Amino acid sequence: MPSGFMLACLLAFTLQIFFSLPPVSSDSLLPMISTFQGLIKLGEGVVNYPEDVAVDRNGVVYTATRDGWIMRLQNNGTWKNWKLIHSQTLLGITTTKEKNNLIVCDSDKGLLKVSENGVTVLASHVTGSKLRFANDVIEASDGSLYITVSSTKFAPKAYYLDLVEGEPHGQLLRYDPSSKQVSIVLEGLYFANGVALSKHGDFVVVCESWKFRCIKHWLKLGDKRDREIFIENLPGGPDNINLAPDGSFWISLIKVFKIYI
Ligand SMILES: [Ca+2]
Ligand SMILES: [Ca+2]
Repeated sequence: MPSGFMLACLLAFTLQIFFSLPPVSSDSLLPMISTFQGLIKLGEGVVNYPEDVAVDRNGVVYTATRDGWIMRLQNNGTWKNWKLIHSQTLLGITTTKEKNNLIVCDSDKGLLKVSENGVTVLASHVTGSKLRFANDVIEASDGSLYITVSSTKFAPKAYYLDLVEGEPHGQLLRYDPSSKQVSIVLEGLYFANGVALSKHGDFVVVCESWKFRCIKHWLKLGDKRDREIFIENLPGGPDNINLAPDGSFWISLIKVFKIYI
Protein backbone atom coordinates (compact mmCIF):
# COMPACT_ATOMS: atom_id res chain seq x y z
CA MET A 1 0.00 0.00 0.00
CA PRO A 2 1.50 3.40 -0.92
CA SER A 3 2.82 5.29 2.08
CA GLY A 4 1.02 8.45 0.89
CA PHE A 5 -2.31 6.65 1.14
CA MET A 6 -1.47 5.44 4.65
CA LEU A 7 -0.58 8.99 5.64
CA ALA A 8 -3.84 10.30 4.19
CA CYS A 9 -5.81 7.64 6.11
CA LEU A 10 -4.03 8.48 9.34
CA LEU A 11 -4.61 12.18 8.81
CA ALA A 12 -8.29 11.58 8.01
CA PHE A 13 -8.75 9.49 11.16
CA THR A 14 -6.96 12.05 13.29
CA LEU A 15 -9.01 14.93 11.90
CA GLN A 16 -12.21 12.95 12.33
CA ILE A 17 -11.42 12.26 15.97
CA PHE A 18 -10.43 15.83 16.68
CA PHE A 19 -13.55 17.22 15.02
CA SER A 20 -15.80 14.64 16.66
CA LEU A 21 -14.58 14.96 20.20
CA PRO A 22 -13.89 17.87 22.49
CA PRO A 23 -10.39 17.86 24.00
CA VAL A 24 -10.05 16.03 27.27
CA SER A 25 -9.05 17.91 30.35
CA SER A 26 -6.07 16.72 32.28
CA ASP A 27 -6.48 14.99 35.62
CA SER A 28 -5.60 18.23 37.37
CA LEU A 29 -8.89 19.71 36.16
CA LEU A 30 -10.95 16.94 37.70
CA PRO A 31 -12.47 18.06 40.98
CA MET A 32 -11.06 16.51 44.11
CA ILE A 33 -14.08 15.21 45.95
CA SER A 34 -13.47 14.39 49.58
CA THR A 35 -16.19 11.72 49.43
CA PHE A 36 -13.83 9.57 47.33
CA GLN A 37 -11.26 9.46 50.12
CA GLY A 38 -13.26 6.95 52.13
CA LEU A 39 -14.28 4.66 49.28
CA ILE A 40 -13.60 0.95 49.49
CA LYS A 41 -13.41 -1.40 46.52
CA LEU A 42 -15.90 -4.24 46.44
CA GLY A 43 -14.92 -7.48 44.71
CA GLU A 44 -11.45 -6.49 43.56
CA GLY A 45 -9.74 -9.64 42.22
CA VAL A 46 -12.96 -11.63 42.65
CA VAL A 47 -15.44 -10.11 40.22
CA ASN A 48 -14.41 -10.42 36.55
CA TYR A 49 -14.91 -7.15 34.65
CA PRO A 50 -18.22 -6.03 36.15
CA GLU A 51 -19.82 -3.40 33.91
CA ASP A 52 -22.60 -2.23 36.19
CA VAL A 53 -24.29 -2.71 39.56
CA ALA A 54 -27.95 -2.80 40.58
CA VAL A 55 -29.62 -2.85 43.98
CA ASP A 56 -32.97 -4.63 44.37
CA ARG A 57 -35.85 -3.57 46.62
CA ASN A 58 -34.40 -5.66 49.46
CA GLY A 59 -31.07 -3.85 49.24
CA VAL A 60 -29.21 -6.75 47.62
CA VAL A 61 -26.39 -5.68 45.27
CA TYR A 62 -25.93 -7.50 41.94
CA THR A 63 -23.43 -7.30 39.15
CA ALA A 64 -22.94 -9.10 35.81
CA THR A 65 -19.45 -10.28 34.94
CA ARG A 66 -17.64 -10.83 31.66
CA ASP A 67 -17.45 -14.58 32.34
CA GLY A 68 -21.24 -14.83 32.40
CA TRP A 69 -22.09 -14.81 36.08
CA ILE A 70 -24.70 -12.76 37.83
CA MET A 71 -23.07 -12.27 41.21
CA ARG A 72 -24.69 -11.24 44.46
CA LEU A 73 -23.06 -9.39 47.34
CA GLN A 74 -23.78 -11.21 50.60
CA ASN A 75 -24.27 -9.69 54.02
CA ASN A 76 -20.80 -10.79 55.12
CA GLY A 77 -19.21 -8.77 52.28
CA THR A 78 -18.33 -11.72 50.07
CA TRP A 79 -19.61 -12.29 46.53
CA LYS A 80 -21.63 -15.32 45.54
CA ASN A 81 -22.08 -16.72 42.02
CA TRP A 82 -25.88 -16.60 41.65
CA LYS A 83 -26.87 -17.39 38.04
CA LEU A 84 -24.70 -18.45 35.11
CA ILE A 85 -25.81 -17.03 31.75
CA HIS A 86 -23.16 -18.63 29.49
CA SER A 87 -22.32 -15.33 27.84
CA GLN A 88 -19.21 -13.23 27.65
CA THR A 89 -21.05 -10.10 26.58
CA LEU A 90 -23.04 -8.99 29.64
CA LEU A 91 -23.16 -5.24 30.20
CA GLY A 92 -25.70 -3.01 32.03
CA ILE A 93 -28.20 -4.32 34.57
CA THR A 94 -31.16 -3.01 36.51
CA THR A 95 -33.90 -4.34 38.77
CA THR A 96 -37.67 -4.13 38.29
CA LYS A 97 -39.75 -2.73 41.12
CA GLU A 98 -42.88 -4.85 40.95
CA LYS A 99 -41.44 -8.33 40.60
CA ASN A 100 -37.90 -7.65 41.76
CA ASN A 101 -36.46 -9.28 38.64
CA LEU A 102 -33.06 -8.46 37.27
CA ILE A 103 -32.84 -7.15 33.70
CA VAL A 104 -29.50 -7.66 31.97
CA CYS A 105 -28.14 -6.31 28.68
CA ASP A 106 -26.40 -8.97 26.66
CA SER A 107 -24.71 -7.20 23.78
CA ASP A 108 -25.09 -10.34 21.67
CA LYS A 109 -28.47 -11.83 22.68
CA GLY A 110 -30.46 -8.69 23.55
CA LEU A 111 -32.36 -8.07 26.77
CA LEU A 112 -32.50 -10.82 29.40
CA LYS A 113 -34.68 -11.30 32.48
CA VAL A 114 -33.06 -13.10 35.39
CA SER A 115 -35.00 -14.37 38.39
CA GLU A 116 -34.83 -17.21 40.88
CA ASN A 117 -36.62 -19.30 38.21
CA GLY A 118 -33.89 -18.83 35.61
CA VAL A 119 -32.98 -16.73 32.59
CA THR A 120 -35.29 -15.78 29.71
CA VAL A 121 -34.75 -13.57 26.66
CA LEU A 122 -37.10 -10.62 27.04
CA ALA A 123 -36.31 -9.00 23.70
CA SER A 124 -34.01 -10.01 20.87
CA HIS A 125 -35.22 -7.83 18.00
CA VAL A 126 -36.11 -4.22 17.33
CA THR A 127 -38.27 -3.31 14.30
CA GLY A 128 -37.29 -6.57 12.59
CA SER A 129 -33.55 -6.31 13.18
CA LYS A 130 -31.45 -8.15 15.72
CA LEU A 131 -31.01 -6.21 18.94
CA ARG A 132 -27.25 -5.96 19.36
CA PHE A 133 -24.88 -4.00 21.54
CA ALA A 134 -27.47 -3.19 24.20
CA ASN A 135 -25.33 -1.39 26.76
CA ASP A 136 -27.57 -0.29 29.63
CA VAL A 137 -31.19 -0.45 30.76
CA ILE A 138 -33.45 1.30 33.27
CA GLU A 139 -37.08 0.77 34.23
CA ALA A 140 -39.48 3.72 34.06
CA SER A 141 -42.36 4.16 36.52
CA ASP A 142 -44.88 2.71 34.01
CA GLY A 143 -42.86 -0.51 33.83
CA SER A 144 -41.39 0.10 30.39
CA LEU A 145 -37.67 -0.41 29.95
CA TYR A 146 -35.39 2.14 28.30
CA ILE A 147 -32.36 0.57 26.65
CA THR A 148 -29.27 2.11 25.09
CA VAL A 149 -27.69 0.61 21.97
CA SER A 150 -24.14 1.87 21.61
CA SER A 151 -23.66 1.14 17.93
CA THR A 152 -25.89 -0.34 15.26
CA LYS A 153 -22.87 -0.61 12.95
CA PHE A 154 -20.00 -2.02 14.98
CA ALA A 155 -19.87 -5.04 17.28
CA PRO A 156 -18.72 -4.64 20.88
CA LYS A 157 -15.31 -6.10 20.06
CA ALA A 158 -14.80 -3.35 17.48
CA TYR A 159 -16.19 -0.49 19.55
CA TYR A 160 -13.04 1.55 18.94
CA LEU A 161 -13.96 1.68 15.23
CA ASP A 162 -17.14 3.49 16.24
CA LEU A 163 -14.95 6.09 17.93
CA VAL A 164 -12.61 6.35 14.94
CA GLU A 165 -15.49 6.73 12.48
CA GLY A 166 -17.06 9.40 14.69
CA GLU A 167 -20.58 8.90 13.37
CA PRO A 168 -23.70 8.60 15.56
CA HIS A 169 -24.75 4.95 15.39
CA GLY A 170 -26.33 4.86 18.87
CA GLN A 171 -29.99 4.54 19.84
CA LEU A 172 -32.35 4.74 22.78
CA LEU A 173 -35.00 2.01 22.70
CA ARG A 174 -38.17 1.32 24.70
CA TYR A 175 -39.47 -2.12 25.65
CA ASP A 176 -43.23 -2.13 26.19
CA PRO A 177 -44.14 -4.79 28.78
CA SER A 178 -47.75 -4.96 27.50
CA SER A 179 -46.99 -5.61 23.83
CA LYS A 180 -43.55 -7.12 24.55
CA GLN A 181 -42.26 -5.09 21.59
CA VAL A 182 -39.21 -2.86 21.33
CA SER A 183 -39.42 0.50 19.58
CA ILE A 184 -36.84 3.14 18.70
CA VAL A 185 -37.12 6.30 20.80
CA LEU A 186 -34.00 8.18 19.69
CA GLU A 187 -31.46 7.65 16.93
CA GLY A 188 -28.28 9.45 15.96
CA LEU A 189 -26.55 9.15 19.34
CA TYR A 190 -22.77 9.11 19.68
CA PHE A 191 -22.16 5.77 21.41
CA ALA A 192 -25.17 5.68 23.73
CA ASN A 193 -23.92 4.21 26.96
CA GLY A 194 -25.38 4.54 30.48
CA VAL A 195 -29.04 5.45 31.01
CA ALA A 196 -30.70 6.57 34.25
CA LEU A 197 -34.17 7.66 35.31
CA SER A 198 -34.73 11.00 37.08
CA LYS A 199 -35.86 11.14 40.71
CA HIS A 200 -39.43 12.04 39.72
CA GLY A 201 -39.49 9.63 36.79
CA ASP A 202 -40.18 12.35 34.24
CA PHE A 203 -37.03 12.04 32.11
CA VAL A 204 -34.11 9.77 31.38
CA VAL A 205 -30.50 10.84 31.01
CA VAL A 206 -28.47 9.10 28.30
CA CYS A 207 -24.67 9.25 28.13
CA GLU A 208 -23.06 9.79 24.73
CA SER A 209 -19.51 8.62 25.30
CA TRP A 210 -17.88 9.95 22.13
CA LYS A 211 -19.45 13.41 22.55
CA PHE A 212 -18.39 13.80 26.19
CA ARG A 213 -21.94 14.71 27.08
CA CYS A 214 -25.23 13.38 28.43
CA ILE A 215 -28.63 14.25 27.02
CA LYS A 216 -32.03 14.46 28.66
CA HIS A 217 -35.08 12.83 27.10
CA TRP A 218 -38.49 13.74 28.55
CA LEU A 219 -40.73 10.69 28.78
CA LYS A 220 -43.87 12.73 28.16
CA LEU A 221 -42.83 15.03 25.40
CA GLY A 222 -45.71 17.49 25.06
CA ASP A 223 -44.17 20.54 23.44
CA LYS A 224 -40.66 19.64 24.58
CA ARG A 225 -37.87 18.66 22.20
CA ASP A 226 -37.06 14.94 22.10
CA ARG A 227 -33.55 15.61 23.40
CA GLU A 228 -31.84 18.38 25.33
CA ILE A 229 -28.29 18.74 26.55
CA PHE A 230 -28.15 17.64 30.17
CA ILE A 231 -24.41 18.15 30.65
CA GLU A 232 -21.61 18.63 28.11
CA ASN A 233 -17.85 19.20 27.90
CA LEU A 234 -17.23 16.49 30.47
CA PRO A 235 -13.56 15.76 31.23
CA GLY A 236 -13.93 12.24 29.78
CA GLY A 237 -16.37 10.04 27.87
CA PRO A 238 -19.38 9.30 30.11
CA ASP A 239 -20.00 5.58 30.62
CA ASN A 240 -22.42 4.46 33.33
CA ILE A 241 -24.79 6.81 35.11
CA ASN A 242 -26.80 6.25 38.27
CA LEU A 243 -29.32 8.31 40.18
CA ALA A 244 -28.08 9.49 43.59
CA PRO A 245 -30.44 9.66 46.59
CA ASP A 246 -30.57 13.48 46.42
CA GLY A 247 -31.75 13.46 42.79
CA SER A 248 -28.37 14.22 41.25
CA PHE A 249 -26.48 11.68 39.16
CA TRP A 250 -23.22 9.79 39.48
CA ILE A 251 -21.47 9.52 36.11
CA SER A 252 -18.38 7.41 35.45
CA LEU A 253 -15.93 8.72 32.84
CA ILE A 254 -13.60 7.06 30.34
CA LYS A 255 -10.28 8.69 29.54
CA VAL A 256 -10.73 8.31 25.79
CA PHE A 257 -7.68 10.20 24.59
CA LYS A 258 -5.28 8.48 26.93
CA ILE A 259 -6.43 5.10 25.69
CA TYR A 260 -6.59 5.69 21.96
CA ILE A 261 -4.29 8.51 20.96
CA1 LIG B 1 -26.91 1.02 34.63
CA1 LIG C 1 -21.58 1.08 29.95
